[in-house]
Amino acid sequence: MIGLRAPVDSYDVSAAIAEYRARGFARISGVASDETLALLRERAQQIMLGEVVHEGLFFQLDGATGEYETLAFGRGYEGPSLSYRKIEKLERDPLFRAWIDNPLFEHIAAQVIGGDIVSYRSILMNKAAQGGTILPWHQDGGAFWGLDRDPELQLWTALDDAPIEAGCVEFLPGSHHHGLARPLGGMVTKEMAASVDAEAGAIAMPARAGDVMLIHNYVWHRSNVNRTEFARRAFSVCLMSASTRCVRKKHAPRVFPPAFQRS
Ligand SMILES: O=C(O)CCC(=O)C(=O)O
Repeated sequence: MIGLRAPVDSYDVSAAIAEYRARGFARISGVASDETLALLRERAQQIMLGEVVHEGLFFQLDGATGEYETLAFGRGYEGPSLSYRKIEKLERDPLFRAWIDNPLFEHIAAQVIGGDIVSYRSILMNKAAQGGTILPWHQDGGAFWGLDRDPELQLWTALDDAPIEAGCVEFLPGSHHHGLARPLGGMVTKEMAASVDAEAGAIAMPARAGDVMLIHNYVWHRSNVNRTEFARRAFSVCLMSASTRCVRKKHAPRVFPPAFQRS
């Protein structure tokens, strides 16, 4: 069964939220149960290998060299491979859906966002053994996201151990306090990173399988390739108020899947 390793009230959520507000990120250790981790890892593999198929998932393979610039966009599923770096719309999978809806996430979302909650995106961030792609400094928001306001909460779950050598996530603490580096959002340019000496301020956050990280969408974060013999898979869900509107003009406005609806 998908669930927490310990009762929801055994986690110090207030301390994690205070740290997330101050630094832009915070770790809660030991959140996903071993069974949950086994089920989600297996499901991630089944989806990558085409053994479990859901309509409308987004897939992106690693590039040829591990450099972000070599990634191809818009190709979708390209056949069985464990080198998909990103798979989106995982709320369509019942196991990932059940993890999104866990009571700890519900409690955190109630404290940070409040009211009815939806998810903007639910993604697997995968770095294959001895593979993966460098993800440069970026923020998750801005005009590119096509919303009337930017979300502020992402809950990132380590499905495998993510030590420094496997490309754990790195952060520039406090950078979320300065808003968007570019109105478009997304990548922070090399010049901007150099101007604040982001390299000197970077903090690596190694994680154990089952740890959860609260990530502010505006905090600068990045991750390296995986130099270990083991996959580094993580599942990240971005939550926001159900009153958030899609302002894209080219297509019909997106409707966002609700979270935590108990039926
Ligand atoms: O897992 C990673 O390497 C990066 C995660 C990330 O950028 C995100 O969750 O927004």
